[in-house]
Order: sequence, then C-alpha cells, then structure tokens
Amino acid sequence: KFVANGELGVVAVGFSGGQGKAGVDIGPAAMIESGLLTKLKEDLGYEVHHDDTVHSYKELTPESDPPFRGMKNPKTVSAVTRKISEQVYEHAKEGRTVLTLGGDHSIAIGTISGTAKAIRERLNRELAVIWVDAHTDINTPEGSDSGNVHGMPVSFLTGLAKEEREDVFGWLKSEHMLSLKKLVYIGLRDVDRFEKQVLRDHKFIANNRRHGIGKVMEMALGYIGTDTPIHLSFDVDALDPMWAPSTGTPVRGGLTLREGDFIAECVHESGSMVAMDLVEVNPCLDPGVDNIGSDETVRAGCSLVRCGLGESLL
Ligand code: B3U
Ligand code: MN
Ligand code: MN
Repeated sequence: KFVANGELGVVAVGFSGGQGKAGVDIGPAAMIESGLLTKLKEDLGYEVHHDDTVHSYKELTPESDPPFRGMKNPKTVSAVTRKISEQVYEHAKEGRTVLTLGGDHSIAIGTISGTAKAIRERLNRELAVIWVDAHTDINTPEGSDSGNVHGMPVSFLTGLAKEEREDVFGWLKSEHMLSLKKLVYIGLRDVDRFEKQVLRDHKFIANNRRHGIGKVMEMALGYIGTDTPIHLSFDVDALDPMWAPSTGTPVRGGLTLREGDFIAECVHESGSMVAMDLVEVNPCLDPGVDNIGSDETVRAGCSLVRCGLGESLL
C-alpha cells in the first residue's frame, strides 16, 4: 500500500496573488512560529523534511502581468504554482507525505498537480481529492465574477478550464490532472451561479449537510474507496468564522472546529492520505481585539494539520 513512511515533506508558501487581500502570505510563518512543525516532529514522530524557508516568489509588476481572460495576476500565479508543483512532486516521489501551508487557495494548482504526477509515476494510480471549503473554487476564467484565481484551481486541475499558453497554466499536462469523478467536497455554502451549473452538469458528489459529519465522512471515504490515494485540501474558511475569523472570505454557517478536526482525523485514519494543504489563514484580517481572531485562526489551522497527520484525541 501507499502508506506513510513516517517522513513528512513540508512546503511553506507565502503567496497572496490568487486573491486581493494582503496578509494571507504570512499565514505559514504564523503557523510555524506557533510551533506546528516542532509538534509534528516531537509529538507525532515525523521525520520532517523542510528547507526552513517560507517561500515568497517574485511577483511581476502589474504592467508585465495584465489580466488575461479576466484572470488577475495570471502569469505570477502560473509561475508560482508551477514552482510549488515541482517542490511537492520532489517530496511525494520519495514517498513522503506532503504538507503545504498557504497562502491562498490558488496554490492548490501546484500542490495537487505535483502529488497527482508523483502518485501516477510511483504507484500507477489516480489521485482522489477531498476539498474542504466554504467555496467550490471551480470557476473557469470566463465563469468567474471576481477574476481571482483562488476561485479557479479545481477548474484548471480537472481540465474544465484549459489554456495553451505555457506561462498561463499551459504547463499543466495530463499527468498533473485530477478526474472530476475523484473529487469530493465538504463544507460548501457559498457557491457562485456558474459553479452551481458545473456541479449540476457533472453530478459529482458534494456533501449533504442533511447528514451529520460522521455519515458525511463515511460516504466520502466510501465513494473514494480504500485503494485510492487521497490529497486533502483544507481551506480554513470551511470552518465557521467563530473558529476561524481571520480569512479573506468568511462565510457564516460553517463547520465547528471539532467537525473540521474530525474530517482530518478520518482522512488520516483511512491510511490513504498522501498530501494535505492548509490554506487561507490571514492573520492580518482580524475582526477581534488584541489579535484574538488571528490567534484563534492560527490555532485552528494548526489543529487541523495535527489531526490530519495523526493526532487523535482518543
Ligand atoms: N467564488 C468566489 C469567491 C471565493 C472563492 N474562493 C474564495 N472566495 N475564498 C470567487 O471569487 O471565485
Ligand atoms: Mn478555497
Ligand atoms: Mn474558501
């Protein structure tokens, strides 16, 4: 089986160019400074491979990176995600579980493409993705109202959005891609009209909040099956703003922290998780006083990661 070998590859990505709000680029540093990686080493026993760097990438000037097909910062986001894809691939091909700390959710174009490629090469298997988010992030450039690429990663990864230009995601090849049939959503509650149409057309499973979280996880993992490697892409805005207020687009009515932790625990316990992303922690957006909101959000993010990597309360 493709089970974890106790080695963890960490990629920290200080990137905010997939959306318009500054501050999400310091999310990874905040989580690392609060001791996350030390915990993963000391308490969970991982051999951690990390270059001790929060990668920031040179952003192009607005003049050299004008909107293309409505996308904002297209060349910058493409170049950054391409780099991330290679970094994640390098870890995953060694059989390491890969943890990526973001950064906005556009970085998943890099993380998932990197994992998908490594899993194909190493295990000759297709990847499944559990996307935990208030949003579906499946806009095409033309379908998007905002032009923010963090609302489009799933569309590029599944080939719903295509672009020939090498410097605008044309580097994504079939080995990087994800099948729409291998995608499961949990936590959705803010889905654009265009995206709803996509969901209807493709009929892939999205969670149903009629069921409790236990049943949702049973259905999600049952649908994926026990023999398929899983990439867990966790957007902290899936949590209710009560638990994670410091994020770019908070939406009321979300998951409790315990439900979020439970999702991550279940994916870990499946034994199939090969990679995890934790994204959209923005410590600069704090509706509280004395950084209460950002401290709580960072703590929530760290908790989700620890649960995904095997910390169990039991
Ligand atoms: N669907 C909207 C809003 C959004 C997507 N992802 C986040 N917000 N975090 C869009 O811009 O595509
Ligand atoms: Mn997202
Ligand atoms: Mn979101």
